[in-house]
Amino acid sequence: MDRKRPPCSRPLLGACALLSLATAVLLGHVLLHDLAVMPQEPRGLSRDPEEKLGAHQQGASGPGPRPRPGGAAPTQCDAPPNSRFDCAPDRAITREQCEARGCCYVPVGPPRGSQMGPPWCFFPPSYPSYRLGNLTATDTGYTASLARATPTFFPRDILSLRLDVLLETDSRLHFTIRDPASRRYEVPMETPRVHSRAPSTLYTVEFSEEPFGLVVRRKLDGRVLLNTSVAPLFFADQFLQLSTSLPSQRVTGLAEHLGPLMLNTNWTKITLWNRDLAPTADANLYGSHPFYLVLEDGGLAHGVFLLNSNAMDVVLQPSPALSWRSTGGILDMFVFLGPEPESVVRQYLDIVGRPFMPPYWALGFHLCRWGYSSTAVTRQVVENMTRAGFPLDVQWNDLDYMDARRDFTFNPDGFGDFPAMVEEFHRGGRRYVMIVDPAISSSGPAGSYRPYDEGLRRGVFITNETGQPLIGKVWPGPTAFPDFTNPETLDWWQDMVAEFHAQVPFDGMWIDMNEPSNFVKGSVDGCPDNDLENPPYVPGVVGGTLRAATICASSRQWLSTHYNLHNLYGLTEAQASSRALVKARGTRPFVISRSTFAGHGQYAGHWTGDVESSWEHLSLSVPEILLFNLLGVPLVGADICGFRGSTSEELCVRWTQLGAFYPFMRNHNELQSLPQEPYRFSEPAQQAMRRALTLRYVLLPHLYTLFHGAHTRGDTVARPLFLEFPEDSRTWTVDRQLLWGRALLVTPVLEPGKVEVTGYFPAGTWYDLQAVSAEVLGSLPPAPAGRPAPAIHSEGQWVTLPAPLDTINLHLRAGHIIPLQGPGLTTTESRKQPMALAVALTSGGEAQGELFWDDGESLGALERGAYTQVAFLAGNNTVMNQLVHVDSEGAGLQLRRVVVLGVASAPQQVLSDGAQVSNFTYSPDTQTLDIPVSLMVAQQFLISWS
Ligand code: MIG
Repeated sequence: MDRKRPPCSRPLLGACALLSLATAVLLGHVLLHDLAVMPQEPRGLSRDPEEKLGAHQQGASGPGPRPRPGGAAPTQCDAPPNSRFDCAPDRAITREQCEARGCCYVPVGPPRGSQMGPPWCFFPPSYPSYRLGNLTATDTGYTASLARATPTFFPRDILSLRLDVLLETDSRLHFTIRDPASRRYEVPMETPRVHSRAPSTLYTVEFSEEPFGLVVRRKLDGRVLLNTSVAPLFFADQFLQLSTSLPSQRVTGLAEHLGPLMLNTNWTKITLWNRDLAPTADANLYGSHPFYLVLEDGGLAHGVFLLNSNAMDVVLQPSPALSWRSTGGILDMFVFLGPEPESVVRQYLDIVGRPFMPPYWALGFHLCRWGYSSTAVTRQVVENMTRAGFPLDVQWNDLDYMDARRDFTFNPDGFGDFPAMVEEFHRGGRRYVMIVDPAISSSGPAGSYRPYDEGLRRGVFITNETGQPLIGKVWPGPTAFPDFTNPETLDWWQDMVAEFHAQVPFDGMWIDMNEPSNFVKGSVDGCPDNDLENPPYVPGVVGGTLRAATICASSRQWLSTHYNLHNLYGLTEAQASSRALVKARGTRPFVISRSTFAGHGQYAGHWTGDVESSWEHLSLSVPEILLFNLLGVPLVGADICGFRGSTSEELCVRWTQLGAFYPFMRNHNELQSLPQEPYRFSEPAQQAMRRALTLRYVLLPHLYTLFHGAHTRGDTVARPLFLEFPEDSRTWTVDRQLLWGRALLVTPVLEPGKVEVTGYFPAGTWYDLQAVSAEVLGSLPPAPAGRPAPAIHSEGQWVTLPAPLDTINLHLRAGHIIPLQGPGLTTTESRKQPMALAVALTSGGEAQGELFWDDGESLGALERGAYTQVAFLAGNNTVMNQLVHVDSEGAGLQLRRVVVLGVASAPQQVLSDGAQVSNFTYSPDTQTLDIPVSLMVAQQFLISWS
């Protein structure tokens, strides 16, 4: 706490615009009269010219006019258009109606149509908000009351609120705003209850009294990261709004949407209300993640998470500022102080949960299509893949396998020998996954369909106002919707999964339609007319109403109303399915879900839904994959070659090349489109796809190690360049390339007719891995003829590279070592192959890397110590390993080859554990030293050259 600040000349909490409560205050339980209060001109807040605190400070020190319904127009209507906060978020209003709200009406720009722009009706600084009182230091932070004297234009304002500020860790601030008098809905997510015993080194918290505001400032540079006094706080029963300034225009997060990684702050509204909708821009899609990350000037970052599952809009405006507008729940906010972007992701995952560890086979190639109409057809697909020499780990079926499209059944015509087919796949070292929709057919005669009969008996379905199961329509016709917030439903689901698994030994579940999707609006009987169905504020949902393509908002679930729980439907089904799979199979669960919510990655992966077979959707898949990695859902991919419409050969080749670097790699498409399995295309196209697939399989030990890092440390797997190079401003908007971990840079071709690609290479040396991996492994199809494999020595620049149709550019960053293996046509095979190391030396001759290895599927391997972890180190003309942990699985891994990149001159001699290696080769062109060895990965070794 800064004790040198001049004391406030006026009574405490009376008129000082801001109270500066440095976190240090906490420690000594300093009495209120000891708190430093900000001088009249709050220092620092004006330091940042973009900061828009001024208006409201004036409001506090010299109150402007109070709105009087039907009274005079307010003064102080001179806010610059980009700094206006909308006083008519709910509907279009006239000047009279606007002024009756006590707001300013100043038309600017073109008339308001569908496009957002500066609001014409906006809050004056004097617009009433809440006033902070009774600010008290507690063991864990602060508590205060918030009181509003004047109601807003929304029904049922909650005039008295309670603010709790929890100083949780050095890098995490948590605050909640609740109704102290009644228990409102809160998201059923357990978050860690910790509080910091020491003042944060990263941030300070300050309060503005009237209007209430909370200011979070980065200690390092005094930058204001959060300032909620920029617009009035709303806390009505069905409309909660909290606005904040932003310290920069670079905001990412707020999934799920289609678009670039960095959001547009020029008046954008992002709507979160999970919906079955083929991805299009500016629409609420399948999932909701109310979390954003801001990249500050200089490359530091912070993040904010609003733990709220109600339908909401998030509005971005160019001042820059952001407004959360939720239709219910409470305000439960977490602020993550980074300061590096990757720390922000970790800190977010500390709250919502780190990703689950997928089975090894989940990282192989998955193949699906809607329209594999029989086991014969499905078997043929697998056989064709094998015959054409394409790796394939997991074969899938869509709705086709079901009997009358009902879950947990299979069609006797065509799928009569379904169990035998799955067993055959298993014998071939492959796995099997089928689609499961949540909605349960409800129309058969009683006793004809056990999932429904049992579900009814056990009361697992969502009910309507009469207490009967709500009936909608999905694939099987009339359906009921399981309520996965009900513990009984979890047991019922587990029983259904187990019973089906006893017949068909499937390996994972593909959970679709879980927004939940409904072919009729609300239910077959419509929806009642009430406040939940027709809230006073309807976020910008596609279809204009909450019930569009889903079930009635006012339907009842065990925990609360669907109004509150809608966005959690996919998450809760993923939890139920993951649990059921563990029970039924006893090994690591594999669930891929269309609908998601914050924290989803702990239970399942995600595919990006019904993308179209177009170049545009190919390139937009990169930011979506990156985004889900920032959100803790690293097991993510788009349907390779596109889902909707027919692909072209060139598009499918490029998509397969990029898809080889999706953490989750699946080719899938629609019933009506042309088939697009890799073997459908010309020989050159197949050759290119084979190369990409083989490359992926060769890299799987590295990919698996990255997933281990995600699971244990909250790392991203596929990551945007800015996460790794935040200080290089040229990386900030790059979303057409991706990194795997720290070491591998993927530069895909995303446009038709190109044989070159331009990518950004951050400063340093980048080795062309594709060209060398052929030498490394021998088994990789040869690199394009005549192509040299130079290293790129970048000063931080855009580089144009050759990219013929058979090539995806892949570069290994100097300073890193990655393990390679295989390949094989399945991971069952590739896991038995010997390994190699690719060692990319810095100019100082150093590099490091690691391998995580276990049996790839058993539960609790980590906890039981049934894994192997090895570090690799290079320096001073040596490469060695360090055994962190070794078990029997890893003990058998052979190391056959070490390829060192960046060796300046030909060595005279190479030693492996002291023995001469006579058959090493050195290429002066590529500065590559290729060392055949006969070692074990998990036994200590030392390779040296001189
Ligand atoms: O209403 O199961 O996104 O992958 O093939 C369409 C059929 C239902 C939507 C999924 C898609 C799947 C399709 N499903």
